[in-house]
Amino acid sequence: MSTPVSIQIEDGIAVITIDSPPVNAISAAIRRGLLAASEQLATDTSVKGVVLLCAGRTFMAGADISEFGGFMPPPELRNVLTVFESLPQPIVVALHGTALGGGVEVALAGHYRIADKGAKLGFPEVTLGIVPGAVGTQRLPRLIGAENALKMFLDGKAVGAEEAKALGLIDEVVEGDLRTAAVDYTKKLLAAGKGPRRVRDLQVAPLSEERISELRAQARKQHKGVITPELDILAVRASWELPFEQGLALERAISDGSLATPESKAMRHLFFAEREVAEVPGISKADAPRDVKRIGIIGSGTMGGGIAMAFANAGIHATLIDIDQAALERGLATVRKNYDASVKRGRMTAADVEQRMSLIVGSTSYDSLKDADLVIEAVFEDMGLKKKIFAELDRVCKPGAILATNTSTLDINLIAAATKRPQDVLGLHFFSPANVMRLLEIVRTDTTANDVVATAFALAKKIRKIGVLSKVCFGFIGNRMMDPYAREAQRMVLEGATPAQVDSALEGFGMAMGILAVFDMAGVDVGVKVRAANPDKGSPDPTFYRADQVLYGQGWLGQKSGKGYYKYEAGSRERHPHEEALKLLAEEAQKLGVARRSDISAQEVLERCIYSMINEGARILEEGVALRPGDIDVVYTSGYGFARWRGGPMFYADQIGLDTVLAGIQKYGKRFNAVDWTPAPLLVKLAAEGSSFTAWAAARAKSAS
Ligand code: 3H9
Repeated sequence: MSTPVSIQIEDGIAVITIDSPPVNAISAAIRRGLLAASEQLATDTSVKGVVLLCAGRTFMAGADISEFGGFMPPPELRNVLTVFESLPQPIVVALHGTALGGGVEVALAGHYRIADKGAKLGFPEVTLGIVPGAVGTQRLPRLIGAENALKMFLDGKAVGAEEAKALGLIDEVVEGDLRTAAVDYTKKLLAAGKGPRRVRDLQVAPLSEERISELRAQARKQHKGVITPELDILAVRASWELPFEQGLALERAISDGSLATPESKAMRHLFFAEREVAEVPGISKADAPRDVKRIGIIGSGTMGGGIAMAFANAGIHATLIDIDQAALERGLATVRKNYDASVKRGRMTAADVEQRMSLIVGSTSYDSLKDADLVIEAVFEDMGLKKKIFAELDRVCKPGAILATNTSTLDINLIAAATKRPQDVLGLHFFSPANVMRLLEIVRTDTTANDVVATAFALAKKIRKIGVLSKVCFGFIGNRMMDPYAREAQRMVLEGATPAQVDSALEGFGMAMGILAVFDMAGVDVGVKVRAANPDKGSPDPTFYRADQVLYGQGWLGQKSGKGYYKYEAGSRERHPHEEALKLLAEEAQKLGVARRSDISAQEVLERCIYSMINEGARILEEGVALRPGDIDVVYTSGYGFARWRGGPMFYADQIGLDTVLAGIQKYGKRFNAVDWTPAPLLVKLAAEGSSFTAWAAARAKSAS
């Protein structure tokens, strides 16, 4: 049987090579191979020094995450590393690419560490709800000090080779052929009479309680609602409070426990879901992405400007088109202002700004787009206008150029039909601010060509966004599921709940921001205009989006006018109760015959908002608008502030049980109107079968393969 771990011995130096593409994730085969290699070398007296390195694009990117949550075949990595670290010869570990989590833990069990100058080292476990479990929490503090170690675990971000050297995590940064450098380094050690240097034998200076509290407070802000940072602190504390062996045992209990938490399951689900989104049935390698080097953007408003920034940040040239010079100058000035704000925050240098601004040019003529490979239209939602723009783009753009719309509501099939190249038309739905938000809905029409979809996915990756495929429907995946969610929030305000009551229940659940605060931030007028343009969409219930209309009627548009669902002091986003609005909403409720109540609990807010959203998600799945439940979860966690530790709405539904969701929907169906609360047939079916969205998706994928 072939093994991913091999040994070559030359001139008394054994080079252990791990070769398991794509990222050398530490699978059972690697653990077995490394154990066998260590046992073999332990008794080979002809071997004077050992090098460990990886083949391929990276050193080990951590434990094999796909093994978590089920039976983990022996041997355990922590035990393998005890044997490895005990080798009698000096061990040099040579790192390149992204050495992450368990990968760094392997390096820590070596005696010396060198790294290629492009290498990055980090512990991303906290983003997976896991505490490092291969003795990292005991070895890293011994090597780089408790504070630096804890910061690395709590932060989750990787550091570059030079920084790792400054921390004492590696001994030397090297360039050129890594294997040669590692062998030379080992020879030098041997020539200098250096032997093993085991991290476990080092002592750790304790970290003060005050400093621990400060790091804890910072971590709580960075990882809201997640218990992992607290567990990290517990494990690292053992590095100075307990002898190494006892610390190892404690870490084992804590790390194994962390793997079993619901938050870890949720975050691991997202890890794989975020990678699966780009797999589109029917699209293969033969559908090679088109070359996209020059972008055109129609409309230099907030959205167009943000999109231009997203491309310029990735080094891609963007031409911004607007109707006249004044509008264009306003748009470009806003882009510069946004970049300058990043400089003030220390996120980029003035030279970076100039380099990015040089990639964004303005024009008032569509003829400037004749060389564009892709044009994205980002004007306001008006079908007539968009059709005109697309007909014009069709005329000026070269054959093969892709034409995209950033619409969030309109039928893109109709827009495509306004061109003679419907196969080259699709939706690219960015989220505001477009240079920041990770989500990109890629909306495929009935006619979009496969290679155009493939291009959109490739481009999303290039501009560091997560592309999720949607079919055309009102609101696509994200906004369509927002409709019932917002419907219930607005209705509860009419029933007598305060906006703060609704939003705090949602924020307590894990939404980054309650939906009513979101409306105030985005502008109450935005939702009202969308409804006015789509009178046939949504619910027939007279309470539907009524609260928005009451506020809009008073000119209370949210933060921009200082009043909306909440009241705001000038220049502040802090929410205060808006008594006048509450009074008007109560009067509106009376007019509509909505019974006022004082017993709306946080539980009811969650059930009504989240279950109705899940129900719409089930419809989206049966209609094939989204490919998989995981795709919906990615949309919600990367674009709508749904807590990652909840895993997204569909994963959450599976966790609480689809029968629970269905029972809730039926309960509210009896209390309110049955139309809004009609359960999705897929939800009814899966609940009856005792199944889940995950199981349904897995069965479908299996039958398709
Ligand atoms: C850990 O180590 C805990 C320890 O304390 C030990 C406890 C006992 N496992 O992202 P990409 C797959 S926890 C399994 O598209 P990139 C990935 O699914 C772990 N699979 O490439 C994808 O598969 P597919 C800590 C993994 O170049 C393929 O590799 N480590 C793993 O954009 C390519 O991945 C992490 O959290 C894995 N660990 O980015 C690191 N990693 O092609 C997680 C990747 O079938 N990984 N795959 O879709 C990453 O951050 C990125 O993958 C990396 C490469 C930066 C390495």
